[in-house]
Amino acid sequence: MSEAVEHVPAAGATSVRRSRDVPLLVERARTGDPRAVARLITLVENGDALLPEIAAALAPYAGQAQVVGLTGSPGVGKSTTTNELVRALRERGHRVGVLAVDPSSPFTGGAILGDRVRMQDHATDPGVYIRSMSSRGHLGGLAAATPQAVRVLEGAGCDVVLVETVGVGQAEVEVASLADTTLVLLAPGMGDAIQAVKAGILEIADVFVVNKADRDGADATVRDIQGMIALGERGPGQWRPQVVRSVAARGEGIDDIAAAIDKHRGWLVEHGELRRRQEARAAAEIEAIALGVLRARIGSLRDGTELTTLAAKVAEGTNDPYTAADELLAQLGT
Ligand SMILES: Nc1nc2c(ncn2[C@@H]2O[C@H](COP(=O)(O)OP(=O)(O)OP(=O)(O)O)[C@@H](O)[C@H]2O)c(=O)[nH]1
Ligand SMILES: [Mg+2]
Repeated sequence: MSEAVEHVPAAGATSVRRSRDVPLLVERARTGDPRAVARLITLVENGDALLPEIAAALAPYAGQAQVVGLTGSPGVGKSTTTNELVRALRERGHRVGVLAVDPSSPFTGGAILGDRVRMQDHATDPGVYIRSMSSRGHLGGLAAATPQAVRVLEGAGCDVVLVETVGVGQAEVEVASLADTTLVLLAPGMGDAIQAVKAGILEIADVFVVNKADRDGADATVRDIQGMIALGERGPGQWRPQVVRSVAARGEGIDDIAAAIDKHRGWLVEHGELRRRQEARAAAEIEAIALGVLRARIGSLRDGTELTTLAAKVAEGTNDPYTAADELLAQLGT
């Protein structure tokens, strides 16, 4: 493949790695230079001051990749499935980006190391970018940083971006809901079906994958989920979540997962839902960025005299906290 050329350390490789020249980085990322892609994602992740410039440069490439989220409890087989999906997508000639995201941790941890190992198969493939993400310095957290990283991968010409998120909780639901198609992975006998309902995951699942189908209880888990889907209220023309079983560790069922993703993609396009989801994603992005800015401004007011003065008045009973909050917001110049 001619792209392999990009992997040869070219002159100026170090400068790309440390560069703050956004037009250069974006231009290099456009040609598929993995160092430029990595550099841009690092800047995004750190909430660098260059972020607005990066976002502006990447704006024209928005919506060019199919974004597929994979979520589910720790150890359910997300990375193994992702690895196999990458293989299937590569066979179809797609360029693929993978973001492994852990919303529960501000730093990349052990789980991410495991991801790296399990996705080693594609480490030398120039058509695949694999990246672990943490929220580090980003004001809006991962809910804001992840879509920016997706934009970088779109800019780099990825046809599909797979976003793996760990855990079950609100942060994970937030990140997962940034995808066009969301896969919820379950395993037999983990009480997962019940948990999924609790975490509000049922609403975000477009495809349920019962992985580890080589284990006892897979049939019961499939039945449980199908029962839950049947109970869910659905208007005419609404998507009915698919249930697929897989043994990712043996590469079994991966074609079925890919087929379910394709089917959902077709439905999204046919019903105008793809654009609606892209707009919902943009709305969440704008909101997260705006709230991050507000939070930072309020934080800086805390160091100054304004908040201190207001707080003293509320504490001594000469002002109430609602009026004080209004006054604070007025001072933010919003
Ligand atoms: N028996 C069986 N084991 C599997 C299957 N798929 C994955 N595993 C194993 O389950 C373990 C966890 O797999 P991962 O792919 O790392 O799971 P994960 O959901 O990415 O885990 P975290 O990122 O830590 O949340 C590994 O030891 C896999 O080899 C499967 O279909 N059957
Ligand atoms: Mg994993």
